[in-house]
Amino acid sequence: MHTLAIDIGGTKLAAALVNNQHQISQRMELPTPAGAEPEALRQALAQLVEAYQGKAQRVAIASTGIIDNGILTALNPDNLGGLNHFPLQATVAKLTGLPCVVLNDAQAAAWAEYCHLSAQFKHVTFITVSTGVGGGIVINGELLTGPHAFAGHIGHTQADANGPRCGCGRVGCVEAIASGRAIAAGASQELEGKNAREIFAQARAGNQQAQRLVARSAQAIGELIANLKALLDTECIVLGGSVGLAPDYRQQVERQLAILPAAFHVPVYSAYHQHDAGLIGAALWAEHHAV
Ligand code: ADP
Ligand code: BMX
Ligand code: ZN
Repeated sequence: MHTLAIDIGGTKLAAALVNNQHQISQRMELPTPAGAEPEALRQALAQLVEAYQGKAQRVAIASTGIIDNGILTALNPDNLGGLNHFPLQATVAKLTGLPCVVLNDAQAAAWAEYCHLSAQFKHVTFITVSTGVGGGIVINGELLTGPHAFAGHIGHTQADANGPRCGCGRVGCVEAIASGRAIAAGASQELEGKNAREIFAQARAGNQQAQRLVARSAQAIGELIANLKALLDTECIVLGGSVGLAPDYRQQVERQLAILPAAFHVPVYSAYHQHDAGLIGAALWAEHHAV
């Protein structure tokens, strides 16, 4: 049995085959189409699944956005061109003719990381710091999705009442300060127009503005982790996403957390599945639901 796993993010679409041993092969990536056109996303998905024709028996999709009953709705329209009520499950089921499971990207990644840690922990929270900031919460060995699939959208809790307005409409969300997009949006002068990857490289090269932008992100994530510890008594935090996995970023978050009172401390790990946590989590979720 092979699962075609697809991960739809604000920056890139990834796909791969996942076998029964949960190993990945034939991984590919495309840029996420810009703009609010549902047709552009449908075409990109068609291009992606075309490459895997006849190779899989089911499809599992991890996607940015609120994924409720197979329908994708962007909470932060800035991240995904304002897609509203995009019929993700039906679109991919029609393109492939295969059974198709869909869930939020960070919820999927949380499930993958929990499955890896389950001998040690039953309460695991995953945070992706990527185009946005997403989250997935496992409590007592169960993935919390919520009645409207909204559970875990921790990037939209408030980090700074005087912070910038978030694309979701609230003020000072963690995502508006810590995400890859927010790091890029905060850049000025010599860093104007650079993306988060370039700003991280500048920070390593000693640019102080870049270092401040990265530190501000890490501080917001440190505070978020303390809030999650108070809310959930989570046993560990797993960090993923390209910003979350950038060299030294986790250590910076840990240093921010260490400043806070001991009751709020919790171990922070880098995602075992690295950039594939969403892909593997979606495949494991399909298996868990025996699709
Ligand atoms: P997606 O959000 O599509 O899942 P990613 O997890 O790759 O994709 O996150 C994209 C964000 O991560 C962008 O803001 C990009 O600039 C940033 N990024 C990509 N690579 C790096 C890197 N090596 N270091 C820091 N930031 C990175
Ligand atoms: C946003 C939100 C979440 C998502 C998170 C990380 C949208 C389109 N997405 O908070 O559903 O989990 O970003 O997404 O509103 P990524 O694209 O950064 O991986
Ligand atoms: Zn928000």
